[in-house]
Amino acid sequence: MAEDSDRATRLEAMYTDMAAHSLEGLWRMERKGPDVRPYLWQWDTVLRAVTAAGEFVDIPYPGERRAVALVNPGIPGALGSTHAIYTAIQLVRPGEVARAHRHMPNALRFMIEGAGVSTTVEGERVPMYAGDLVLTPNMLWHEHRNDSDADAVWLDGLDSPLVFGLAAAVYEPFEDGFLTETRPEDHSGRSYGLGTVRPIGYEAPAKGSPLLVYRWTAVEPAIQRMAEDGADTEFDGVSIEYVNPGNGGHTLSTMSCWMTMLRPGEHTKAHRHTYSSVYHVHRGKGSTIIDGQRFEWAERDSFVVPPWTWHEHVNASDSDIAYLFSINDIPTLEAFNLNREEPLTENGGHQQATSVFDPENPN
Ligand code: 1HN
Repeated sequence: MAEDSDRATRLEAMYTDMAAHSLEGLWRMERKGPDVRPYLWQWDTVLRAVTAAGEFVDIPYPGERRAVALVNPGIPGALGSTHAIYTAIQLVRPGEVARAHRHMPNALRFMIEGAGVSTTVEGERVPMYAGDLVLTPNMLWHEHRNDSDADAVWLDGLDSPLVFGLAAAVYEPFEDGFLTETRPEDHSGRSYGLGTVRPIGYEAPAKGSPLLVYRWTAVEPAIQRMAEDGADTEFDGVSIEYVNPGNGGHTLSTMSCWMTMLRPGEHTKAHRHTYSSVYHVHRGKGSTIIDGQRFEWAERDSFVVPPWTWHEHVNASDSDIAYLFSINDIPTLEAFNLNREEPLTENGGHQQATSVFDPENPN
């Protein structure tokens, strides 16, 4: 008896001593990653917040960028839509310039609304139109301007949660006014946009992809041709990846972008994988079932598919195509040999949807 209580006292002393010196027993550790939750942001709600920010928040003070982040409720401190991918909706008002800076995180923009709007990347101005994807590979100076008389809104995507997690988030403001244009407007698109030819004797200025913009006017007919020719993935409708034409690889070193076409009435099969995705509905109406919960989406909504969750997509329309733009962290997982994927084999590859996500009462 006395021996037992002596043992208990000494055991407690062991843990106290460990804690006092930043030691922990592996047998007590939780083997658990970040709690990345499935989530959906309706466009009306996000636009309301961004519009209000347009009234109250000026750039560059107090906001270097007027961006409203889509924050995963499971990881609130991390300012990410997943543990690896940050997304936000950014508003640039008529006449505004979001001044130049550069940083270690890779960035991309998926243009939602506006014309007469551009991002200047290093010395090149890239005009942006709805549905275009514009890249800012890491450590390139970039500045945004809205020379039109209407608001411009786009989806930002960054690998900042990953880069912050690696404590590598170097950041530099541009101290010298506006960026100078040293190359013709849209030069990278004009030189590399075809994808099958490249300029000889010319070194692409961009580290990362030499191509800074993918035009929706080119992407849409390409997907439609593939669909006509019978292209199909079991799990992702007709999907394309935005490739780096310099090396045939992923969109960026850490993140890849896709466009998924769901044909009228299409219902994909369910699978799960270790990469995570943030989706933005470019066009159409439907739902995605994630771990048995139905997330109903419409144009301009955004939603998260967390790692290793079963998911399948449904186009709710029998007449209209749906287009889902998405950002994933496949390049990061591949780099570390961590990519794994499984199809759902039960029930014909489909989940039972047992609940519906309510965006007004989300948590
Ligand atoms: C950034 O540089 C932009 O340049 C937007 O528009 C969002 C979020 C985190 C870090 C840098 C931009 C950002 C960001």
